[in-house]
Amino acid sequence: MRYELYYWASIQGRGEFVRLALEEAAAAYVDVARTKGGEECMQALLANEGLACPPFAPPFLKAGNRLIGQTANILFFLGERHDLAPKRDAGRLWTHQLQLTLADFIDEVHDTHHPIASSLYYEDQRREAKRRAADFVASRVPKFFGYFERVLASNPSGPAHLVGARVTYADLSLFQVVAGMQYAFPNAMARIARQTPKVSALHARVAARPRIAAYLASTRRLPFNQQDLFRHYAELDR
Ligand SMILES: N[C@@H](CCC(=O)N[C@@H](CS)C(=O)NCC(=O)O)C(=O)O
Repeated sequence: MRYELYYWASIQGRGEFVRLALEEAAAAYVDVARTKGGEECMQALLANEGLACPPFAPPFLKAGNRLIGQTANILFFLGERHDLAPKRDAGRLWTHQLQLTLADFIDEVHDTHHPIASSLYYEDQRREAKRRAADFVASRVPKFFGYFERVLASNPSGPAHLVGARVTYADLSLFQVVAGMQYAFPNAMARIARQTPKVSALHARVAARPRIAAYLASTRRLPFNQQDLFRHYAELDR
């Protein structure tokens, strides 16, 4: 079976967390919006009032006759199918919990450049963005990164992974968060990296995984850009 991933064609965004899992699993998939007519096809699905379980927003994944939305939910589904999560309930829930925490962080990243409304331009909320980003950098980034450092340090199987002794989709997602933060907040991240060496080491290890390294070097990996979730505004990166 070939999965169909539905996500915006020009950004990594939240779709990237799903792409990384599909790539690590060597799963057959098509990135629908990046094919000819694909974005219209995605919009048509979003507008389709006949669906029993309609997705609210991209990313969503078509797997056979299922249509699954919400990034963490998609990963929960893929994790089980492709051995990217523990088999037992406790481990699966713990991995899901970590993914939801990463999702919270990602929302906060978004709100640094769009603190008032997603529908407004950055330039229309610049002052508020500056205030929001200052607090994000000073207290939220250290709190989230400190938490993931602690989770790595207290993993009974060792600090190489967030959960157990093998890679999970939560590791792939933490890699993506670090990569995005290095693009968006290079100054802040230089400081944070010194305080969270286990998180930095996980980022390097995931980047070196053969399938992930091949993906990162391919044209399937879109570059970070200023329309994306992670954006670099020098004035926000203090
Ligand atoms: N909680 C959802 C958020 C989905 C989401 O915000 N998707 C964005 C793109 S990253 C979108 O297109 N949103 C449209 C909207 O919220 O109206 C998830 O994690 O998948």
